[in-house]
Amino acid sequence: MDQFHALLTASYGRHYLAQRITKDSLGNPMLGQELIQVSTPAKQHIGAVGDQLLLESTSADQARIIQIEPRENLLYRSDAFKSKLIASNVDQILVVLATQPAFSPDLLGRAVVAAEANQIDLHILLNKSDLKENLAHARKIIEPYARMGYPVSEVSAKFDPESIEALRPVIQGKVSVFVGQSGMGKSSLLNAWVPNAAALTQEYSVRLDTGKHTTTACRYFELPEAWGRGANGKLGALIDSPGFQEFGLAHMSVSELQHAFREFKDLLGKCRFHNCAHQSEPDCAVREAVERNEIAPERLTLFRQLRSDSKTADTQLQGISQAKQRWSTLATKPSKR
Ligand SMILES: Nc1nc2c(ncn2[C@@H]2O[C@H](COP(=O)(O)OP(=O)(O)O)[C@@H](O)[C@H]2O)c(=O)[nH]1
Ligand SMILES: [Mg+2]
Ligand SMILES: [Zn+2]
Repeated sequence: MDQFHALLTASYGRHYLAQRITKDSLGNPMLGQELIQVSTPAKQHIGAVGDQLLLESTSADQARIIQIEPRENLLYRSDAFKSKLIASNVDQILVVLATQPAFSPDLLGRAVVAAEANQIDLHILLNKSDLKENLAHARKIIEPYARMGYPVSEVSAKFDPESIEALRPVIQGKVSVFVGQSGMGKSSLLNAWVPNAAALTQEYSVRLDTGKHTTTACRYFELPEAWGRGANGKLGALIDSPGFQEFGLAHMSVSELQHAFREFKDLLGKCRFHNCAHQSEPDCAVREAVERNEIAPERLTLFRQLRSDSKTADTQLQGISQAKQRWSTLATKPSKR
């Protein structure tokens, strides 16, 4: 049977669409136009948008997964009971916030933790900057992140084309995934950058048979050819993820959490107790830094919350954590950084 390489470009539950990876006349990687329906035998191949697949044709526009190639990274969220894959092989997270409706600071914090843990770049987009009323409030919540060095851009997908244009260099040649609640303007940003996005969204939704549930699907949109390619020969893409309210990180161990808080790094090992939970222990270097205004109190609150949610508390010491066992087929390559 015909085997070929493809990219998983849309997922809706366990339904996937993929596009053939081909080459253009200059040898650059190119995605085939045709959407291939992908079936997954049993549970062994759980895919994420961004996955490189080895497929085998089963009919003209259908195929089954032979193999999911090792991933550079895999973004997912999980609570005590289940995990949901967001996307894989991404270069960057674009956190989309808006002046209104008010966004969840907790979700922003968690997205930042996920980015750090996966060593993925992160850029904060404050959309609807045309709505001035809540602008100051939104800026105030974002400020600690700007202070930690995360880039922040204020944009208006609807009313400020220049603000959209100005971000081209940030997304060009990279695979970026949108993370944000619904109503923040992810689709509006996508449509502002990718002219055929609306049409492709429609096509994905027909082929995935999502019915009205278009917003629970993850979809991959290649950036316009006219933008040119990045240094790596890639066009780059935007991945529209479903708007979510929760970003559970129960799969992260305490040690992973510590390292995912950028501003805690210099303080690790400086608390009196090596296993300090930064709660009420004496001589806690993290708490002292909060008191000196060097760490935002919300960040310590978030750390404590994530620590208590962690389902993999000390299992690192016992070998493989439950979460990793469960996702053992989702092997990731060691990070390049
Ligand atoms: N005022 C204003 N409204 C916007 C802007 N961007 C998006 N919206 C509106 O916000 C709502 C949600 O946008 P949408 O792109 O669907 O958000 P998504 O759920 O994150 O994909 C829609 O009614 C948009 O018209 C903006 O820059 N300014
Ligand atoms: Mg949307
Ligand atoms: Zn401490």
